[in-house]
Amino acid sequence: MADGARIGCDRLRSKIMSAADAAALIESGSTVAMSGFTGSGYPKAVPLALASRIEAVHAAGGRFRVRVWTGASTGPELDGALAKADGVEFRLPYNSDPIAREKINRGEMEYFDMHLSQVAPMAWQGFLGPIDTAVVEVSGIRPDGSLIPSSSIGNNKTWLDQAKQVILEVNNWQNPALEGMHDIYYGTALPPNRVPIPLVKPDDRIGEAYFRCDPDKVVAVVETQAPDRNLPFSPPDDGARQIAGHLLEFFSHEVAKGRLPADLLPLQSGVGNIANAVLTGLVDGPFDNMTAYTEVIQDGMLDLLTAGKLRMASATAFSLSPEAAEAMNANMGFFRDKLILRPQEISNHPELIRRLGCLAMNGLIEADIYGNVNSTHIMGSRIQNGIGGSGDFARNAYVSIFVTPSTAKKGAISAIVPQVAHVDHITQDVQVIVTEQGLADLRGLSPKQRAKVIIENCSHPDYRPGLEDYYRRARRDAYGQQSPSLLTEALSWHQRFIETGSMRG
Ligand code: 0RQ
Repeated sequence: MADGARIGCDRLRSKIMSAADAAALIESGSTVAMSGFTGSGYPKAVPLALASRIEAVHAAGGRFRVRVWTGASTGPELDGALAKADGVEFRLPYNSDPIAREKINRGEMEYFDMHLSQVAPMAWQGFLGPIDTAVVEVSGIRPDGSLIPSSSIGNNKTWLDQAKQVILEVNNWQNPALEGMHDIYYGTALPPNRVPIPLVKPDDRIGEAYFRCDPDKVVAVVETQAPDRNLPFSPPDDGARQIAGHLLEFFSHEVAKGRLPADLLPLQSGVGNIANAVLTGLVDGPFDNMTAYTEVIQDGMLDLLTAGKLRMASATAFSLSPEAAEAMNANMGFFRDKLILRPQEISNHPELIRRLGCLAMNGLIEADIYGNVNSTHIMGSRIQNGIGGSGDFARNAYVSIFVTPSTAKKGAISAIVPQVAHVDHITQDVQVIVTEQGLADLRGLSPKQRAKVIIENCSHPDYRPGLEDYYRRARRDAYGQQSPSLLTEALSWHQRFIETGSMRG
């Protein structure tokens, strides 16, 4: 119902207007910082109206483009619509929209792909430039003008604090029971005034349930009734189940050795189908009373909570399939006190990830025989999504794990290659690699020891002989023998794919 019922503040109720009128307040060339993290909590009406306005300007021969900042990826009404209108000059910090991806890969849109924990601190440092307009979805406005957050927090606190003007979308579709689930920490500062963040357990609450917002800066309030849009996950296939199985065996082994407690350590699970399948696998595993300190709450997390395996989960956003979102909304009484949403600079904070000892599990595009990981670029130059939070977690985790099928594109590409064509995670940040073929525990191994284990345990049998042959020759002919590499040949697998459509040749 768009009847102002969720707008408890009279001053702000007087600013209700249409999305088109609100979009008219945004200027070409300006920086627009929007809410949104995965397909949750992004504004759904103003970006669409802005895209229409941009299309009209372009149709009349003019030029209108904005700089767009968000928490992470968003939905088609934001990234898709603005990219389609050719309205985005510069984008940060993450994108997974297919239309925007094409524009970026054609060189028509500038994209600054960032560690997600660093976005808010960098915005405060100032070199990214000022924020002209914040467009933030909330689930309600309280009588004192403070804001009830919606299904993601992302960088909203920073956007609301820093923007010259604020446009609020009050989404009546969001469940009112979200109120109280959020924990907005107001204690961050720039050096030399930084202090320790007082969070020592995943379930600690260290902040406030609402966003502070200066009502004088709010120039428009737009009411919406629009669902979050997250794509459904594919059901786990045999490969994903095998990956989950290897990982469960590894965790059990670590518990038996006394290197992990019986309830494990706070889990972090990255985006994607494989990461979600691993969570599903934990439902049938032997571990109880687990916690999650992660970035997004996926379907698998809800399954673990429902099964009583997971005690609680802390994140910055939901990333639920439509079915899982419905199930959560229907059972909010059960889930409410088990979930905490925080700003992404806190959910992904290196200090906290290191202190809590997270078990980080992230997907990859490719890994090389020495354990360098490429999470972002196909064949070294085409962006898939972005580094997202994987770097925040991988570098600071208690155990940094990467999961992937051993091949991509129906077997035409090996995910294990002589040398990655782009590096996101250096070998020091990669401790375990798991494919459906097996698990490589790389902790404490030298580069040559790593190469042996990765080739033997993780590569697909179709590509293993080729990798063994390359490595044998590198051991014989390389310029040095610390990380033996044949430079001109190392990337020939990628070149072969570009030329023939397959790494097999
Ligand atoms: O593309 O759908 O066009 O076929 O990449 O691959 O196998 O479905 O795997 O969904 O787990 O995603 C690294 C992309 C893996 C993800 C990545 C192609 C493949 C397919 C997806 P198609 P899968 P997943 C913190 C964590 C970076 C951000 C991150 C990701 C598509 O995990 O974006 O970790 N990570 N954030 O065909 C060519 C290869 C390929 C390949 C996969 N070697 N060559 N294409 N693909 N491997 C959380 C957040 O930041 C929110």
